[in-house]
Amino acid sequence: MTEQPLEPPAVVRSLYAELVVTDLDRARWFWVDLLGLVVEHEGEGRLFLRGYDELTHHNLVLREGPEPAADRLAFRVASPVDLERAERFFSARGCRTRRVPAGRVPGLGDAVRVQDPLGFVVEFVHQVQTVERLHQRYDLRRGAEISRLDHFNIVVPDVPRAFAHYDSLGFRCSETIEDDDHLYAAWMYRKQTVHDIAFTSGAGPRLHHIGFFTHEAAQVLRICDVLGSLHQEHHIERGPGRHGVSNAFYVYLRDPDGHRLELYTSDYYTGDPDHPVLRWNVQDPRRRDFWGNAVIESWYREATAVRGLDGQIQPAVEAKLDESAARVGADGLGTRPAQE
Ligand code: 4SX
Ligand code: FE2
Repeated sequence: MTEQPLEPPAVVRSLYAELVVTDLDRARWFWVDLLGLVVEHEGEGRLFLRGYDELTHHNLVLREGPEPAADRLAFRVASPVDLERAERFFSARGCRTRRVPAGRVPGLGDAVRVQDPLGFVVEFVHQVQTVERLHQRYDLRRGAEISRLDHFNIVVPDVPRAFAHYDSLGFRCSETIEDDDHLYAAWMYRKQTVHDIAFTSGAGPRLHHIGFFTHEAAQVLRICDVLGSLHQEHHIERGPGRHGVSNAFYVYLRDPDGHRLELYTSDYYTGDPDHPVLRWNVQDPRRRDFWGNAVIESWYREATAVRGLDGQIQPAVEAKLDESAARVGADGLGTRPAQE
């Protein structure tokens, strides 16, 4: 069989992100001591962290640096050949690509890094070190008892463009926020859940949040109680609540550098070949919080700057569309969708 030159790499799932933090000890206190991620490896000013269910080396790398930023987002691909597919696919789109030899990032085999058409550094990796099973080490669990990485949410100035890019990479769409004229947000997946990546409309490229999976809503509530007990409640930004989109139970936290994470549980299976898209109207007050609670403005406006392949912070381009301004009343405070 002759291979199509632009066949995309077969992405398995979102795997890990690397964040730059300004104080690694403070970041360890937050991500390890409080939230309860597992330290798989550390050294050279970096921490390699994972959830309790993960059998892969890491879901999050924290690196100390001069200013908070997202260094890259990484996806796992199905085979070594997919690394070559990634190089060809992105080169053909005029994107810079770079090979990262095995071992350069602890726990990883050969990888390909690209600066994608949206301005994000994205890494594709196949071989990942398998680590000790900890899913039944209940005795070790702390904090939010995070199981695994679930998704990335990125801020982009042009959501339809981001949608088209990930569509061409072979991602499928589970849910959208839209109206007759515009696409405001979309959730796309490779693994068989609601998403591996989602797009928020805003000045970008920026990283909106990293979503981590917990098994139970109780774990989402427990971390909020722990934060309150420690008078660290200012780390809670939005929620806890029930999303309309995805049906997940959630809370958003901000780390000491302002990086946003979401604790997320109980979304649903999307793996059937004819899985239909669920479309939310932007006027539906339940779309982002099923109970109709207003979304705090900082959630729409604030996000993490991203670095380019050259390590420089990427300038953000203003958005064409503002979801929070598109809503009737623009506040979600008791507004109701038009009667049918
Ligand atoms: O706010 S939304 O209900 O649209 C939403 C946001 C749903 C799922 C997510 O993971 C998310 O970050
Ligand atoms: Fe999310």
